[in-house]
Amino acid sequence: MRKPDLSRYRKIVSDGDWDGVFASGLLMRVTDLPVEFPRPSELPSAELERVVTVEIGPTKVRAMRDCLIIDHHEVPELPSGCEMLVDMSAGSAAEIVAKVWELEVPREWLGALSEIDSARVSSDLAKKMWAAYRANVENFPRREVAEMIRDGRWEDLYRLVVERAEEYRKIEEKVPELVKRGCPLEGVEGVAILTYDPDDKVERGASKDAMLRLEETYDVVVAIGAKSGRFSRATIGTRSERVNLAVIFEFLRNRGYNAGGKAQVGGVQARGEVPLEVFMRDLQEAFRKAKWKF
Ligand SMILES: [Mn+2]
Repeated sequence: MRKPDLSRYRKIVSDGDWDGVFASGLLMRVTDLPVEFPRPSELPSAELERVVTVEIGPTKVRAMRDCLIIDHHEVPELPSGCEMLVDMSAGSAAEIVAKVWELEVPREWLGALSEIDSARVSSDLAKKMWAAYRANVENFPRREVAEMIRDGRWEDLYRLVVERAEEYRKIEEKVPELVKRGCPLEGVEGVAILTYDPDDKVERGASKDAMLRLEETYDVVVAIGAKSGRFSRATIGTRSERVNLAVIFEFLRNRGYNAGGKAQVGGVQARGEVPLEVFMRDLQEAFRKAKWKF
């Protein structure tokens, strides 16, 4: 594969998973182009022009032109003016970048990446990397990790991976306890609540998985972050297509909370000091008033 001329492009837009972050970190060794890791929800409306994309194929965005597409998955149709750096025999996009620009990467890291990408995680490193990512997908420190890869600081990266993997292990262990804390919201059928300590990273992380578990039994689950009898925030979620949570958020907004989200999930924050009992009463009332819409 020939080496593309990166000076023709304005920036790098990359998938935010391990492979994307890794490949971008390697690209940072050969270019000063700015790197972005958009949220998956931002992609469908994105229009990319003169951009290097890493594992973001044309089908994932609204429009693409004059881009360089780096991927190890099939790119069925090349949009106008685009060139591609695609090798479907590569285990990862990072492997392609390393090969084309002749960059040094320890073999075990590339091996772990291709394990993760093919969902055949078997080596200890790959297991830890996977757990480190899962510990907090949204706030995975993509830039910090990419810079470590750029600089070849493999020991620092390994330390970060181990610390985060450990965090994930603690979160996983905590989930059953939080599920047990789940109970029906008094007087409202099909709604469960569970409380967690909003200042505790592990409880906060575990509350998300606990919600998913409880959603198997209840129509709606409310995870409530509260400490010392004071309400701080809540997440409300449902898997049911019949439920539209918008009316709940609207009710709570009228009660003075910051509240909003989508039909299936959203958040509530206290404005000022709110005792937990007050929030519980408002919540019960919100669901009772909205019950007919369920
Ligand atoms: Mn990949």
